Amino acid sequence: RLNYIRNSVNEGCKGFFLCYQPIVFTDDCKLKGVEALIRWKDDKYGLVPPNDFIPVLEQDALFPTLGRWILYTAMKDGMELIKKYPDIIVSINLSYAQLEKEGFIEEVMSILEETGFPAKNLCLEITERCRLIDTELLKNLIMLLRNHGIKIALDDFGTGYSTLGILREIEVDTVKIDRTFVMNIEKSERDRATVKCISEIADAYGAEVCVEGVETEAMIEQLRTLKVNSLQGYYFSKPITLEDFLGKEF
Ligand code: G
Ligand code: G
Ligand code: MN
Ligand code: NA
Repeated sequence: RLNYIRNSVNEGCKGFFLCYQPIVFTDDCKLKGVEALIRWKDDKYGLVPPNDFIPVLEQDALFPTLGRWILYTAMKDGMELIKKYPDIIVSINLSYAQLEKEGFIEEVMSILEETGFPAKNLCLEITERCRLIDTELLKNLIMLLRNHGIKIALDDFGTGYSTLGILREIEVDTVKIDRTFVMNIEKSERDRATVKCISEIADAYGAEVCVEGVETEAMIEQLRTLKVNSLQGYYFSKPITLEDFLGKEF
C-alpha cells in the first residue's frame, strides 16, 4: 500500500486532500481559525488516515513534494476561507523533514506570494518529532518565520518530545495542549491543575493556549475557568472538506 501511496505523490499528489477543523475562541465560541489535516483516498484502499502514511513518508526522499503540496493547497484553500472569514488563521502541520530541508523559508515565502495568502493569517504547527532536529537550527528557523509575520504553534504539548524544555527554549505564539490532558478534565482535579499550570507558563512566555480534543459542553465550562484562549474538537466539528466548511456557518 505504501508504494502505491508513494506513486500517488509522484503523480502530482493524486488522491491527497486536506480537511479543515475549526478552532474557536473560548469566550464566545466564534471562529478563530482552522487546522488543515491531510487525508488520502483511493478506490482500492479507501480512506487512509495520516498516521498510516505521514511518519513513513517523512523519511522518504519524495516527502518534500508532498510537504510543498500541503503548504500550497492549504494556502490556496485559505484564500477561499479568507473571503468568508477575513481574520481566519490557517494552521498547517509541519514535519521535521520539511523544516530541516534547506531553503524551507524561501519555499514558504514563495508559496505565500504565489497564492496571495497573507503571512499574518498563517500558523505553522511544529510537533514533537521536530525536536529531532538541532535545537539551535529550530530556534533560528522559528525566529526567521516569526520575523516574516508567520505564527508558530507548538503542537501536542505535554507528549513525546513536545516538552517544557523546548517551550522554554523557543518562542512560539501558541501552545496546543494535547487532548490526553483534557479528556477527563470534568472529573480529574489533577488534569485541571495540569492545564492551569501549562496555561500560566504559556502566559508568562507570552504565548496563547489552544486546547485540543474538546468534545463536550461540560469540558468547555471547565476550560473557561482556566486561561485558555482557544478550543478545538469534535464538539465544534470534525475535520471536514473545504467545500463542507464553506457550506456551513461557524
Ligand atoms: O487528522 P488525524 O487526527 O488523523 O491526524 C493524525 C496525525 O497526523 C496528527 O498528529 C496530525 O498532526 C498529523 N497530520 C495530519 N495532517 C498532517 C499534515 O498535513 N502534515 C503533517 N506533517 N502531519 C499531519
Ligand atoms: O497531532 P494533531 O494535534 O495535529 O492531531 C489532530 C488530530 O486530532 C486530528 O487528526 C483530529 O482528527 C483529531 N481530533 C480533533 N478533535 C478531536 C476530538 O475532539 N477528539 C478526538 N478523539 N480526536 C480529535
Ligand atoms: Mn496539529
Ligand atoms: Na495534538
